[in-house]
Amino acid sequence: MTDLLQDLDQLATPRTNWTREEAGEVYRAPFNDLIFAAQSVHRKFHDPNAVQTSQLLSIKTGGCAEDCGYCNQSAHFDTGLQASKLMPLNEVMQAAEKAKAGGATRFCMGAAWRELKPRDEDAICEMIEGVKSLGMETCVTLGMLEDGQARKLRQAGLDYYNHNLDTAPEDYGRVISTRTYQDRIDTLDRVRDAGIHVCTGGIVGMGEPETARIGLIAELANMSPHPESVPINHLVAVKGTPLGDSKPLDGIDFVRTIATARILMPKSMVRLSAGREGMSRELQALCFLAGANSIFVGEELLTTPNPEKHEDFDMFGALGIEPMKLGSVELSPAE
Ligand code: SAM
Ligand code: DTB
Ligand code: SF4
Repeated sequence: MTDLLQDLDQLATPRTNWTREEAGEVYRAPFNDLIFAAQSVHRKFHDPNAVQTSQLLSIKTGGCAEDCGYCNQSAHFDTGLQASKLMPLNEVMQAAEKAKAGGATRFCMGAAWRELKPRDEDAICEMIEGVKSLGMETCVTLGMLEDGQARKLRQAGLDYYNHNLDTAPEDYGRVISTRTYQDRIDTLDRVRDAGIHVCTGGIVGMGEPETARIGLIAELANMSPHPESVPINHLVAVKGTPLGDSKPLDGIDFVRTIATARILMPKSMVRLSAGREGMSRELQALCFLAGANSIFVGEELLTTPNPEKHEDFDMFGALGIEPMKLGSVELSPAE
Protein backbone atom coordinates (compact mmCIF):
# COMPACT_ATOMS: atom_id res chain seq x y z
CA MET A 1 0.00 0.00 0.00
CA THR A 2 1.31 3.49 -0.78
CA ASP A 3 2.43 5.36 2.37
CA LEU A 4 -0.08 8.13 1.71
CA LEU A 5 -3.05 5.79 2.18
CA GLN A 6 -1.68 4.08 5.32
CA ASP A 7 -2.56 6.55 8.03
CA LEU A 8 -6.31 7.07 7.72
CA ASP A 9 -6.48 9.67 10.52
CA GLN A 10 -3.87 11.78 8.83
CA LEU A 11 -5.56 11.28 5.45
CA ALA A 12 -8.82 12.59 6.87
CA THR A 13 -7.23 15.88 7.93
CA PRO A 14 -8.01 18.39 5.16
CA ARG A 15 -4.94 19.82 3.37
CA THR A 16 -4.58 22.43 0.66
CA ASN A 17 -0.97 21.71 -0.34
CA TRP A 18 -1.30 18.59 -2.48
CA THR A 19 1.49 18.09 -5.01
CA ARG A 20 0.67 16.54 -8.36
CA GLU A 21 2.92 13.61 -7.41
CA GLU A 22 0.97 12.93 -4.22
CA ALA A 23 -2.39 13.26 -5.98
CA GLY A 24 -1.11 10.87 -8.66
CA GLU A 25 0.06 8.41 -5.99
CA VAL A 26 -3.47 8.36 -4.57
CA TYR A 27 -5.15 8.09 -8.01
CA ARG A 28 -2.87 5.25 -9.16
CA ALA A 29 -2.87 3.21 -5.92
CA PRO A 30 -4.05 -0.41 -6.12
CA PHE A 31 -7.82 -0.12 -6.65
CA ASN A 32 -8.79 -1.96 -3.47
CA ASP A 33 -6.47 0.20 -1.34
CA LEU A 34 -7.84 3.34 -2.97
CA ILE A 35 -11.49 2.40 -2.42
CA PHE A 36 -10.86 1.27 1.17
CA ALA A 37 -9.15 4.57 1.99
CA ALA A 38 -11.82 6.65 0.21
CA GLN A 39 -14.68 4.86 2.00
CA SER A 40 -12.86 5.12 5.36
CA VAL A 41 -12.32 8.87 4.96
CA HIS A 42 -15.90 9.24 3.73
CA ARG A 43 -17.29 7.62 6.88
CA LYS A 44 -15.44 10.05 9.15
CA PHE A 45 -17.46 13.00 7.85
CA HIS A 46 -20.54 11.71 6.00
CA ASP A 47 -23.40 9.30 6.43
CA PRO A 48 -22.29 6.37 4.22
CA ASN A 49 -25.86 5.57 3.17
CA ALA A 50 -27.21 9.04 2.43
CA VAL A 51 -27.04 10.84 -0.91
CA GLN A 52 -28.06 14.46 -1.53
CA THR A 53 -30.19 15.22 -4.59
CA SER A 54 -30.09 18.42 -6.66
CA GLN A 55 -32.28 19.27 -9.62
CA LEU A 56 -31.22 21.38 -12.59
CA LEU A 57 -33.22 23.77 -14.74
CA SER A 58 -31.97 25.53 -17.83
CA ILE A 59 -33.40 29.03 -17.41
CA LYS A 60 -31.73 30.29 -20.60
CA THR A 61 -30.73 27.78 -23.25
CA GLY A 62 -28.24 27.98 -26.13
CA GLY A 63 -26.74 30.81 -28.17
CA CYS A 64 -23.78 31.19 -25.78
CA ALA A 65 -20.80 33.35 -26.82
CA GLU A 66 -18.22 30.96 -25.34
CA ASP A 67 -16.59 28.11 -27.27
CA CYS A 68 -16.38 25.37 -24.61
CA GLY A 69 -15.61 22.32 -26.77
CA TYR A 70 -17.91 20.00 -24.82
CA CYS A 71 -20.98 22.20 -24.91
CA ASN A 72 -23.98 21.99 -27.21
CA GLN A 73 -25.14 25.44 -26.01
CA SER A 74 -22.27 27.32 -27.64
CA ALA A 75 -23.21 29.51 -30.60
CA HIS A 76 -19.91 28.45 -32.19
CA PHE A 77 -21.15 24.93 -33.02
CA ASP A 78 -24.14 23.63 -34.92
CA THR A 79 -25.82 20.98 -32.78
CA GLY A 80 -29.43 21.65 -33.75
CA LEU A 81 -30.23 22.91 -30.23
CA GLN A 82 -33.04 25.48 -30.11
CA ALA A 83 -31.94 28.65 -28.27
CA SER A 84 -34.36 30.34 -25.85
CA LYS A 85 -34.78 33.61 -23.94
CA LEU A 86 -34.63 33.87 -20.15
CA MET A 87 -37.48 31.84 -18.66
CA PRO A 88 -40.24 33.78 -16.89
CA LEU A 89 -40.40 33.57 -13.08
CA ASN A 90 -43.70 31.65 -12.96
CA GLU A 91 -42.26 28.80 -15.07
CA VAL A 92 -39.15 28.65 -12.90
CA MET A 93 -41.34 28.44 -9.79
CA GLN A 94 -43.46 25.64 -11.27
CA ALA A 95 -40.30 23.65 -12.04
CA ALA A 96 -38.89 24.30 -8.55
CA GLU A 97 -42.13 23.20 -6.85
CA LYS A 98 -42.14 20.01 -8.91
CA ALA A 99 -38.49 19.37 -8.02
CA LYS A 100 -39.26 19.88 -4.32
CA ALA A 101 -42.27 17.54 -4.50
CA GLY A 102 -39.98 14.94 -6.12
CA GLY A 103 -37.59 15.14 -3.16
CA ALA A 104 -34.77 17.34 -4.50
CA THR A 105 -33.23 19.52 -1.78
CA ARG A 106 -31.31 21.92 -4.02
CA PHE A 107 -32.53 23.69 -7.14
CA CYS A 108 -29.80 24.73 -9.56
CA MET A 109 -30.63 27.21 -12.31
CA GLY A 110 -28.24 27.36 -15.27
CA ALA A 111 -27.95 29.95 -18.01
CA ALA A 112 -25.98 29.67 -21.26
CA TRP A 113 -24.20 32.96 -20.65
CA ARG A 114 -20.57 33.99 -20.79
CA GLU A 115 -21.25 36.31 -17.88
CA LEU A 116 -24.14 37.76 -15.90
CA LYS A 117 -25.25 41.04 -17.52
CA PRO A 118 -26.48 43.88 -15.26
CA ARG A 119 -29.83 43.94 -17.14
CA ASP A 120 -30.60 40.36 -16.02
CA GLU A 121 -29.59 40.74 -12.36
CA ASP A 122 -33.02 41.65 -11.00
CA ALA A 123 -34.79 38.80 -12.78
CA ILE A 124 -32.23 36.32 -11.45
CA CYS A 125 -32.55 37.70 -7.91
CA GLU A 126 -36.33 37.23 -8.07
CA MET A 127 -35.82 33.59 -9.09
CA ILE A 128 -33.42 33.03 -6.19
CA GLU A 129 -35.85 34.67 -3.73
CA GLY A 130 -38.72 32.56 -5.09
CA VAL A 131 -36.88 29.24 -4.83
CA LYS A 132 -35.52 30.14 -1.39
CA SER A 133 -39.08 30.86 -0.21
CA LEU A 134 -39.92 27.19 -0.93
CA GLY A 135 -37.30 26.20 1.65
CA MET A 136 -34.98 24.67 -0.94
CA GLU A 137 -31.26 25.33 -1.20
CA THR A 138 -30.56 27.68 -4.08
CA CYS A 139 -27.82 27.39 -6.69
CA VAL A 140 -27.16 29.23 -9.93
CA THR A 141 -24.57 28.92 -12.68
CA LEU A 142 -24.49 32.00 -14.89
CA GLY A 143 -20.92 32.31 -16.15
CA MET A 144 -18.48 34.94 -14.92
CA LEU A 145 -19.37 37.45 -12.20
CA GLU A 146 -18.01 40.96 -11.65
CA ASP A 147 -17.25 42.54 -8.30
CA GLY A 148 -20.52 43.31 -6.52
CA GLN A 149 -22.66 40.85 -8.47
CA ALA A 150 -21.93 37.93 -6.16
CA ARG A 151 -22.89 40.05 -3.15
CA LYS A 152 -26.19 40.98 -4.81
CA LEU A 153 -26.97 37.30 -5.44
CA ARG A 154 -26.08 36.46 -1.83
CA GLN A 155 -28.47 39.14 -0.59
CA ALA A 156 -31.24 37.56 -2.67
CA GLY A 157 -30.66 34.29 -0.77
CA LEU A 158 -28.17 32.40 -2.94
CA ASP A 159 -26.62 29.42 -1.15
CA TYR A 160 -24.31 28.02 -3.89
CA TYR A 161 -22.71 29.28 -7.10
CA ASN A 162 -21.53 26.67 -9.62
CA HIS A 163 -18.57 27.57 -11.78
CA ASN A 164 -16.34 24.71 -12.90
CA LEU A 165 -12.59 24.61 -13.52
CA ASP A 166 -13.53 21.91 -16.06
CA THR A 167 -10.03 20.40 -16.44
CA ALA A 168 -6.40 20.88 -15.37
CA PRO A 169 -4.74 24.18 -16.38
CA GLU A 170 -2.41 22.49 -18.90
CA ASP A 171 -5.35 20.80 -20.67
CA TYR A 172 -7.61 23.86 -20.62
CA GLY A 173 -6.50 25.49 -23.91
CA ARG A 174 -7.47 22.34 -25.82
CA VAL A 175 -11.07 22.73 -24.60
CA ILE A 176 -11.87 26.47 -24.32
CA SER A 177 -10.34 29.58 -25.92
CA THR A 178 -12.79 32.37 -25.02
CA ARG A 179 -12.04 32.71 -21.29
CA THR A 180 -9.02 31.84 -19.22
CA TYR A 181 -8.48 29.57 -16.25
CA GLN A 182 -7.67 32.67 -14.21
CA ASP A 183 -11.05 34.21 -15.19
CA ARG A 184 -12.69 31.20 -13.57
CA ILE A 185 -10.60 31.47 -10.41
CA ASP A 186 -11.42 35.19 -10.19
CA THR A 187 -15.16 34.46 -10.33
CA LEU A 188 -14.79 31.74 -7.68
CA ASP A 189 -12.90 34.21 -5.45
CA ARG A 190 -15.75 36.71 -5.77
CA VAL A 191 -18.27 33.98 -4.89
CA ARG A 192 -16.25 32.97 -1.82
CA ASP A 193 -15.74 36.59 -0.71
CA ALA A 194 -19.49 37.22 -0.91
CA GLY A 195 -20.14 34.37 1.55
CA ILE A 196 -21.73 32.07 -1.04
CA HIS A 197 -20.85 28.36 -0.94
CA VAL A 198 -18.57 27.33 -3.75
CA CYS A 199 -19.60 24.56 -6.15
CA THR A 200 -16.78 23.78 -8.56
CA GLY A 201 -15.57 20.68 -10.32
CA GLY A 202 -14.90 19.48 -13.82
CA ILE A 203 -15.49 17.12 -16.69
CA VAL A 204 -13.69 13.88 -17.50
CA GLY A 205 -14.06 11.65 -20.55
CA MET A 206 -13.02 14.50 -22.88
CA GLY A 207 -10.05 12.49 -24.22
CA GLU A 208 -7.78 14.06 -21.58
CA PRO A 209 -4.61 12.37 -20.32
CA GLU A 210 -4.72 10.78 -16.87
CA THR A 211 -2.46 13.58 -15.61
CA ALA A 212 -5.21 16.11 -16.42
CA ARG A 213 -7.72 14.26 -14.23
CA ILE A 214 -5.17 14.14 -11.41
CA GLY A 215 -4.28 17.80 -12.01
CA LEU A 216 -7.93 18.88 -11.92
CA ILE A 217 -8.52 17.20 -8.55
CA ALA A 218 -5.27 18.66 -7.15
CA GLU A 219 -6.29 22.19 -8.28
CA LEU A 220 -9.68 21.83 -6.59
CA ALA A 221 -8.11 20.41 -3.42
CA ASN A 222 -5.62 23.26 -3.18
CA MET A 223 -8.38 25.85 -2.94
CA SER A 224 -8.57 27.22 0.58
CA PRO A 225 -11.10 26.52 1.96
CA HIS A 226 -12.09 23.50 -0.14
CA PRO A 227 -15.17 23.92 -2.33
CA GLU A 228 -18.27 22.78 -0.42
CA SER A 229 -19.58 21.02 -3.49
CA VAL A 230 -17.50 19.24 -6.16
CA PRO A 231 -19.36 18.09 -9.28
CA ILE A 232 -17.52 15.42 -11.26
CA ASN A 233 -19.14 15.28 -14.69
CA HIS A 234 -18.57 12.62 -17.31
CA LEU A 235 -18.78 14.28 -20.71
CA VAL A 236 -22.19 13.95 -22.35
CA ALA A 237 -20.86 13.73 -25.90
CA VAL A 238 -23.05 15.74 -28.27
CA LYS A 239 -22.69 15.46 -32.06
CA GLY A 240 -21.60 18.72 -33.66
CA THR A 241 -19.40 19.80 -30.72
CA PRO A 242 -15.60 19.52 -31.09
CA LEU A 243 -15.51 16.82 -28.38
CA GLY A 244 -18.61 15.01 -29.66
CA ASP A 245 -16.64 11.95 -30.80
CA SER A 246 -14.72 11.45 -27.55
CA LYS A 247 -14.43 7.86 -26.36
CA PRO A 248 -16.07 7.33 -22.93
CA LEU A 249 -13.63 7.14 -20.03
CA ASP A 250 -13.01 3.66 -18.67
CA GLY A 251 -15.28 3.11 -15.64
CA ILE A 252 -12.41 2.17 -13.33
CA ASP A 253 -10.65 5.45 -14.18
CA PHE A 254 -13.88 7.33 -13.51
CA VAL A 255 -14.16 5.71 -10.05
CA ARG A 256 -10.49 6.53 -9.38
CA THR A 257 -11.28 10.18 -10.11
CA ILE A 258 -14.17 10.17 -7.62
CA ALA A 259 -12.12 8.37 -4.94
CA THR A 260 -9.23 10.82 -5.34
CA ALA A 261 -11.66 13.75 -4.99
CA ARG A 262 -13.09 12.19 -1.81
CA ILE A 263 -9.66 11.62 -0.25
CA LEU A 264 -8.22 15.02 -1.17
CA MET A 265 -11.39 16.90 -0.12
CA PRO A 266 -12.68 14.79 2.79
CA LYS A 267 -15.48 17.09 3.96
CA SER A 268 -16.82 18.27 0.60
CA MET A 269 -19.93 16.93 -1.07
CA VAL A 270 -18.73 15.05 -4.17
CA ARG A 271 -21.40 14.97 -6.86
CA LEU A 272 -21.65 12.18 -9.41
CA SER A 273 -22.95 14.65 -11.99
CA ALA A 274 -23.51 14.53 -15.77
CA GLY A 275 -23.11 11.27 -17.64
CA ARG A 276 -25.06 8.89 -15.36
CA GLU A 277 -27.39 8.04 -18.26
CA GLY A 278 -24.50 6.14 -19.81
CA MET A 279 -23.48 4.36 -16.56
CA SER A 280 -24.64 1.02 -15.17
CA ARG A 281 -26.07 0.84 -11.65
CA GLU A 282 -22.98 -1.16 -10.71
CA LEU A 283 -20.65 1.64 -11.85
CA GLN A 284 -22.70 4.21 -9.96
CA ALA A 285 -22.63 1.95 -6.87
CA LEU A 286 -18.82 1.91 -7.08
CA CYS A 287 -18.87 5.72 -7.26
CA PHE A 288 -20.94 5.86 -4.04
CA LEU A 289 -18.52 3.39 -2.43
CA ALA A 290 -15.67 5.67 -3.55
CA GLY A 291 -17.28 8.61 -1.74
CA ALA A 292 -19.73 10.28 -4.11
CA ASN A 293 -22.66 11.51 -2.00
CA SER A 294 -24.73 13.68 -4.30
CA ILE A 295 -26.43 13.34 -7.70
CA PHE A 296 -28.61 15.32 -10.07
CA VAL A 297 -32.15 13.95 -10.25
CA GLY A 298 -34.89 14.56 -12.81
CA GLU A 299 -35.16 13.31 -16.36
CA GLU A 300 -33.13 16.17 -17.79
CA LEU A 301 -29.83 17.79 -16.81
CA LEU A 302 -29.77 21.19 -18.57
CA THR A 303 -30.37 20.08 -22.16
CA THR A 304 -29.47 16.37 -22.19
CA PRO A 305 -31.16 13.31 -20.64
CA ASN A 306 -30.63 12.05 -17.09
CA PRO A 307 -32.00 8.77 -15.65
CA GLU A 308 -35.74 8.72 -14.87
CA LYS A 309 -36.65 9.38 -11.24
CA HIS A 310 -38.01 5.86 -10.72
CA GLU A 311 -34.72 4.35 -11.99
CA ASP A 312 -32.79 6.37 -9.41
CA PHE A 313 -35.16 5.43 -6.61
CA ASP A 314 -34.92 1.76 -7.64
CA MET A 315 -31.14 2.07 -7.55
CA PHE A 316 -31.23 3.74 -4.12
CA GLY A 317 -33.55 0.95 -2.93
CA ALA A 318 -31.20 -1.76 -4.20
CA LEU A 319 -28.27 -0.10 -2.43
CA GLY A 320 -30.11 0.85 0.78
CA ILE A 321 -29.35 4.52 0.14
CA GLU A 322 -31.59 7.19 1.64
CA PRO A 323 -31.97 10.50 -0.19
CA MET A 324 -31.02 13.35 2.19
CA LYS A 325 -33.95 15.39 3.46
CA LEU A 326 -34.35 19.15 3.21
CA GLY A 327 -32.41 20.83 6.01
CA SER A 328 -30.17 17.84 6.70
CA VAL A 329 -27.16 19.30 4.87
CA GLU A 330 -25.22 21.75 6.96
CA LEU A 331 -24.38 24.99 5.18
CA SER A 332 -20.94 25.44 6.69
CA PRO A 333 -17.54 25.69 5.02
CA ALA A 334 -16.06 22.34 4.00
CA GLU A 335 -12.72 22.97 5.62
N1 SAM B 1 -22.61 29.05 -18.93
C1 SAM B 1 -22.21 28.88 -17.60
C2 SAM B 1 -20.77 28.42 -17.47
O1 SAM B 1 -20.33 27.65 -18.31
O2 SAM B 1 -20.11 28.81 -16.52
C3 SAM B 1 -23.10 27.95 -16.79
C4 SAM B 1 -23.70 26.74 -17.45
S1 SAM B 1 -22.57 25.48 -18.04
C5 SAM B 1 -23.61 24.41 -18.94
C6 SAM B 1 -22.13 24.63 -16.53
C7 SAM B 1 -21.15 23.49 -16.60
O3 SAM B 1 -21.78 22.35 -17.16
C8 SAM B 1 -19.91 23.65 -17.45
O4 SAM B 1 -18.90 24.37 -16.80
C9 SAM B 1 -19.47 22.22 -17.66
O5 SAM B 1 -18.58 21.81 -16.64
C10 SAM B 1 -20.79 21.43 -17.57
N2 SAM B 1 -21.16 20.88 -18.88
C11 SAM B 1 -21.62 21.56 -19.94
N3 SAM B 1 -21.84 20.75 -20.99
C12 SAM B 1 -21.50 19.51 -20.59
C13 SAM B 1 -21.50 18.22 -21.22
N4 SAM B 1 -21.87 18.07 -22.49
N5 SAM B 1 -21.11 17.15 -20.49
C14 SAM B 1 -20.72 17.30 -19.20
N6 SAM B 1 -20.70 18.49 -18.56
C15 SAM B 1 -21.08 19.57 -19.23
C1 DTB C 1 -22.26 20.78 -13.35
O1 DTB C 1 -21.10 20.61 -12.96
N1 DTB C 1 -22.94 19.94 -14.13
C2 DTB C 1 -24.25 20.48 -14.45
C3 DTB C 1 -24.30 21.76 -13.57
N2 DTB C 1 -22.98 21.85 -13.04
C4 DTB C 1 -24.75 23.02 -14.14
C5 DTB C 1 -24.47 20.68 -15.90
C6 DTB C 1 -24.32 19.43 -16.71
C7 DTB C 1 -24.69 19.74 -18.13
C8 DTB C 1 -24.73 18.54 -18.99
C9 DTB C 1 -25.11 18.86 -20.39
C10 DTB C 1 -26.50 19.40 -20.55
O2 DTB C 1 -27.48 18.76 -20.11
O3 DTB C 1 -26.67 20.44 -21.18
FE1 SF4 D 1 -21.57 28.73 -22.65
FE2 SF4 D 1 -21.46 27.52 -20.30
FE3 SF4 D 1 -21.74 26.08 -22.56
FE4 SF4 D 1 -19.43 27.25 -22.07
S1 SF4 D 1 -20.40 25.65 -20.83
S2 SF4 D 1 -20.54 27.29 -24.02
S3 SF4 D 1 -20.09 29.13 -21.05
S4 SF4 D 1 -23.19 27.51 -21.70
